[in-house]
Amino acid sequence: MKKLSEFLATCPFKGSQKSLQSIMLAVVEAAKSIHKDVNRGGLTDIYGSAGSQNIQGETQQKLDVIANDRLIEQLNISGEICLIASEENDDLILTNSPNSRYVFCTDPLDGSSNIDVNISIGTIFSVFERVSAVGSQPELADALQKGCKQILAGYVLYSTATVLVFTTGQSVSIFVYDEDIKEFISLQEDVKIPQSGKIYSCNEGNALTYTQGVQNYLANCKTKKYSARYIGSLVADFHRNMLKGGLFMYPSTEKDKNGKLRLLYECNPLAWLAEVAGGAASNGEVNILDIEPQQLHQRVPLFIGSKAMLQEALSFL
Ligand code: P6P
Repeated sequence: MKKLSEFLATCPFKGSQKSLQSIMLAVVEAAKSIHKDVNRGGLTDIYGSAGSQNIQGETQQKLDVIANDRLIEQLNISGEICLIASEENDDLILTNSPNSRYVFCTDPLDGSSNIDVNISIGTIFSVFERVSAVGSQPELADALQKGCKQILAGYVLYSTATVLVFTTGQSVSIFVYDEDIKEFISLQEDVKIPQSGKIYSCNEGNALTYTQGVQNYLANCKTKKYSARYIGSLVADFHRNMLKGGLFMYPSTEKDKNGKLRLLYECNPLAWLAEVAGGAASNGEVNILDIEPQQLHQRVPLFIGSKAMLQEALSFL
């Protein structure tokens, strides 16, 4: 059984092997800590609101804030990251390593509204090389890069098992956390999304405010007797569709004209994973990975999963 540390020693990476190992160690140490809190549930005081809101105006759950703090702490310890963009922080975070080469974008705990009802949640991350010169002050442009420039991306899914899924561009790998030995163990290398599938995921409660094209596609799914699967936790919905084949959609709605999901730290990392695994992701018009970000917490509509299903959906849009 291959341990993550063994895999990382030879995993192709744009930067140095040491940098990859240090960054992934930070992710893994934070994930182990979040795993422990998530699996203790109400036994430790982590349920409920933190009594604050993020820039999106969303109530922050206690575990949102805890996860964010743990991740930032570990990234500072790694010494590899000069700048962090987090869903939980209005502005960019300058780390204690301003001369490092890498930038880290993250949703520390996606789906946090599900924490108190014991439904799967996830940590999503995306890494770039900075565009500003090493030695200069890291800047917004370092974070506002197209998804096609990512050099590392992945997520941790805290569910029936805690799994780490990531890519450095050549393949997508899945590791599962073995609590007995406190290690992530290889479960699957070179994961491929089935080219097609019969699962569609969207919040049908919004359907009447979707565009006519999206509504026509949903009718098509029903005519073809596809299964509807949506648990309201992006990482869990994406993970299922990646393994079984399917299409996840968060289109624009009356409430969220640009959809609800954030480009930098939700759509880009999952879009790259999807593409490396043989799937695809679009905002309904262009490939997610080709979108030039304009703002840190920018939202985009998201259609992501099996390539044939995405192409069929786009034909209706
Ligand atoms: P809705 C969770 O809050 C999240 O950001 C994603 O994990 C999830 O896919 C989406 O929002 C669910 O949003 O509007 O359907 O409740």
